[in-house]
Amino acid sequence: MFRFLHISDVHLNKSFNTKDDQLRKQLKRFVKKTFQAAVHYAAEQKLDALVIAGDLYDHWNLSVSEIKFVLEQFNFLKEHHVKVLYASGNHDYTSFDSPLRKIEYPENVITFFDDTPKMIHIETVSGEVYKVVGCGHVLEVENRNLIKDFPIGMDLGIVHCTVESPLLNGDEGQYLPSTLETINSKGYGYFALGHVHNHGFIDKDQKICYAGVLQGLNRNEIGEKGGYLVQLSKNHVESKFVVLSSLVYEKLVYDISHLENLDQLYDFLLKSMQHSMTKKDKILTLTLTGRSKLYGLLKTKGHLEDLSQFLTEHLDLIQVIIKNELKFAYDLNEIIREENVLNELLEYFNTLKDEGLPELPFLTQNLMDANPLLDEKMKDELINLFMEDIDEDK
Ligand SMILES: [Mn+2]
Repeated sequence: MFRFLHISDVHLNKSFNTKDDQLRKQLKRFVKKTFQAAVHYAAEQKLDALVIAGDLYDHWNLSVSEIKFVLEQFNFLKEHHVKVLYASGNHDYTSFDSPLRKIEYPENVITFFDDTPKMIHIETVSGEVYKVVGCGHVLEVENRNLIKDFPIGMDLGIVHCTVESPLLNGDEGQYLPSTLETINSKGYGYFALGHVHNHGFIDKDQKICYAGVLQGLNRNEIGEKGGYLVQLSKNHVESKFVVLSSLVYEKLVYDISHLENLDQLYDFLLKSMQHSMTKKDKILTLTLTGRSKLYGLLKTKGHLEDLSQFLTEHLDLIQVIIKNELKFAYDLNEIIREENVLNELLEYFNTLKDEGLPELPFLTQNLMDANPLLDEKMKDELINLFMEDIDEDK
């Protein structure tokens, strides 16, 4: 049996866009820590190989310490008799002048850097021989379906490519575009793919798999990430997803329309979030929604930063990003009592109501009663338009 860990899209030297120096260093450390977790997992499980299906690096610029780090990891695997099978992707593409070709890896590392399929034989711990085929990217944008040239009937394929599937977000682009049909026609025991940051199988037989990003790299890559532990034999394949991420991005949405003041808001969020959080290093995107009396207050500079700081400290999080999607809370009776343009408009339409209402696609409570064409959403929009502007001027 051939046992390996399939990972991809590590983006090890990614530079994060944040003004916060300390946070940026922290984020970089988490990426390394997660890669180290994958390496340790492969060693502990006494696997035959760690398979990296491209984008190990985010770009060509590697610092001395980053290269040293990778070599340490690969040497650690060498000591534990674990091979590394590494195919380049679009981020770490290996053109002939690429500095990535100059890194001298230990001999347990087998690279697939060319744009033609390379076949190797892997002898497993159990003494069987498996045929592995892979290729890399030599162009920044590879638009050929290089899998077409892969030989038929091998055991494992490794390639970084774009294949149409429900896993795609739509922003992946067309890098080494291939199809399920092409890959299926090769009849391999397992195809280890990289590039798409979501993970999962794209075929019904569960043999063609995207490992996904090894760890979330931005607040849209939510949830636990990792790789696949694959046990491949000559006529059977079994795999399971292994969580490896050391940092997890999460999103939470709270309707706070029932809250009266900031005190209540802080208590409510702390209590609700304590319940819904697992204990792990996290970056949280918190969205506040609803019609709220706190609408204006939370728009005032400093309040959201303070709330974010409070939650970060109390819940021991790495960062809390708060998105204010609140709407102004209004009291219709008060609006009607005041002298303002909105009120004028309401009155004008009341007159129309008496004289017979034209079928206009807008406006308010009073009109709502009179005209079934006006729905709640239109009324909301109008009042927001007026009230939110008034509020900003304060
Ligand atoms: Mn990629």
